[in-house]
Amino acid sequence: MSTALLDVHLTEADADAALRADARAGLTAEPKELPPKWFYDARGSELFEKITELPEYFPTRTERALLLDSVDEIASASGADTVVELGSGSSYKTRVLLDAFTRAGTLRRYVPQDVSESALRGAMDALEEEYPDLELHGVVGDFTHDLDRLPKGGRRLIAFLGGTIGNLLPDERDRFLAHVRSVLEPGEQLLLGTGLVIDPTVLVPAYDDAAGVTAEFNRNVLRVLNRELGADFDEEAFAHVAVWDAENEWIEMRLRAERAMSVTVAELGLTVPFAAGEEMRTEVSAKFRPDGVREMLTEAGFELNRWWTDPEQRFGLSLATA
Ligand code: AVJ
Repeated sequence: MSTALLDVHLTEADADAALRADARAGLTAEPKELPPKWFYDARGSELFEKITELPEYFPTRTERALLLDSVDEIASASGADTVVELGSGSSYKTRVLLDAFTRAGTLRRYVPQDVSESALRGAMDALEEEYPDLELHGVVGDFTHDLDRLPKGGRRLIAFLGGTIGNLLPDERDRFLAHVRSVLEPGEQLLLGTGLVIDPTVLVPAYDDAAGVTAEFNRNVLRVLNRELGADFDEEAFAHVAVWDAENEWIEMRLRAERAMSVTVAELGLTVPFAAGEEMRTEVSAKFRPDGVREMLTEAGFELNRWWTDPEQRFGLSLATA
């Protein structure tokens, strides 16, 4: 029968408090910015799913093909009995991982972690049916905060895929990896997905597609603030901007105010002036070089054991040991 557990470390109230704090800090900063985590309400998650199907947006397809190609090697090199997946939202990769670790004969337990309790419950219900022998232990939490409360025991592999690590700024990223290292026992592992530095003429269109889906996704954060914080952003007055920052080697998404305006955020008691042409950063999506990946893992106290990349070197998967 069911052996599923679900720990909730992040409630609606926690998420609401975090959104308020981020919105207040970001909208009063100079220059203004909003963190990318607030794109992902139900509509934002749907828009991201649509992005992954766009001809220009290659990262998801590339990682998927690479994972399919390398996952049996990953599972046998790893030998983990527990797969922990951070931001487990996308169910396809989960099954690729679980199937390979099952074939390798080591898998006992799966620990999906996600900020969305409803997404996690849905995913776990389906997995219970599909993998009746697997122990399931879901954790509702934020991967930057709640890692110390991941279940212990066994021989764990933490998978952090999708290139989401690129959404963290360099100091956040270093702190995050050091934190991951600190919650693992020596010998436990990290499987990390990273987008790689490639020709900007291929990269930029992936974040500025012809159909305008990414633009809608970008503007969705304004809708989230309107709904959750009683803000009155006029979505139409903001243009989507995606630029390659060659120095930092990241894509930056911004929203550009097309006219001067004043926005009120009722629930924060805040009036926010925008100048015509003012740009507000909404996402950084860093890309890496293989040496840089090795370096950041080493700095965090990991040893890089194996590295896989696709034929066009657009995406990398690292297997590292704590
Ligand atoms: C989900 C964080 C991997 O950075 O490529 C897609 C999000 N932003 N298009 C990325 C995203 C714009 C995506 N990640």
